[in-house]
Amino acid sequence: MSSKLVTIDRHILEQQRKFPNATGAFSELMSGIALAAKIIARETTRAGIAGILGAADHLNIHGEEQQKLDVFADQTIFRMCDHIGRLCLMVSEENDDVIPIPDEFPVGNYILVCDPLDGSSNIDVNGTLGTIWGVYRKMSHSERGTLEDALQPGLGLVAAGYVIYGPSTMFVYTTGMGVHTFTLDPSVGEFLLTAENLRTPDSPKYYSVNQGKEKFWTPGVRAYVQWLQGLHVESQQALDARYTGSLVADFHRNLLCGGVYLYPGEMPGSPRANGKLRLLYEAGPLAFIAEQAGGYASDGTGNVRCVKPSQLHQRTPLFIGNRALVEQAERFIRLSDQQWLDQYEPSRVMLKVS
Ligand code: FBP
Repeated sequence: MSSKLVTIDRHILEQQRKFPNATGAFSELMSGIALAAKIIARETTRAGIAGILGAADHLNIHGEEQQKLDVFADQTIFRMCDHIGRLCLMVSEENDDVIPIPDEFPVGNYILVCDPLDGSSNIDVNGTLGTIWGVYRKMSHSERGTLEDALQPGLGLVAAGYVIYGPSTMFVYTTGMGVHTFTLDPSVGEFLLTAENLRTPDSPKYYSVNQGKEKFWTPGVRAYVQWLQGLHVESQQALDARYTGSLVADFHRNLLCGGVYLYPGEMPGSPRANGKLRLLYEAGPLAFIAEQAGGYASDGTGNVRCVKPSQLHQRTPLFIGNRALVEQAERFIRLSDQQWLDQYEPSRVMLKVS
């Protein structure tokens, strides 16, 4: 922890001083997201007492049962960011369509995409949860933004971050100038800087995958996971397995200690042939952070930040963490999964970036 007490607002302002034309838009947006995170953190810590555990008796667009905390987190982020005059649109895992800014509020040039509460299966068992978010700049001339403004590849992100609701609440973000972490000090109600310019260690320790899905894996993915387990003659030492059911929690550990998280595309024809996680507001933002920390994120065929979404809630396979580990996954898939590649590659738009 740095000796001086640095809040998120101060850190953003110091970062923006490096950009003479910076408008301060970010600090206001980040303050809105940080305030939402504090309110969500308060609710997650007393969820059992506040009667906010359990299902909300409503299915989201993915046909999944929404949890009360999912809905609370979604509404909280919306309310803390809709009036600040910096956004023209929002996208959330919990809402079928783009979320327009209410007419009574001024609009800005940015789009906020978010997974309000990641790791929903952990809510009722007091497991770690998270919030994932990303910010895009509006591309169209429409004052209040369009669907096309939201359907941008991860390469277009101007900022991204996540909040982790664990033993402590942490706020991690990047604006393309390194990855910085803050920890919530409940005694002052402020996120205080705890690390700057985070880098993923080169020697990895962990791999994170739902091994219970092995029967649906393609041959290349099965061989890759065996390689991670050190079951291949030429492979390096076996990595330890860690899987919490929360992408944010597993990603954060692997970011700090070195490792790889994967949620692969399953055998062609199965419901998860294109993976489970969402490209726009789960894979994209975390891929930006991974790269800023020296890592890499792939859909199994190439940089997931180069995939242009054609739908808001498009799913993608995800391999994210140490670059060497993720590139090895791409090699195993290229080697052994032609049938899966023939089904998957035509289903997504991968931008060619020189
Ligand atoms: P949600 O955003 O709906 O929680 O889904 C994402 C997620 O919960 C990740 O956090 C986690 O890594 C994964 O799905 C768990 O999925 P599974 O239970 O299939 O392993």
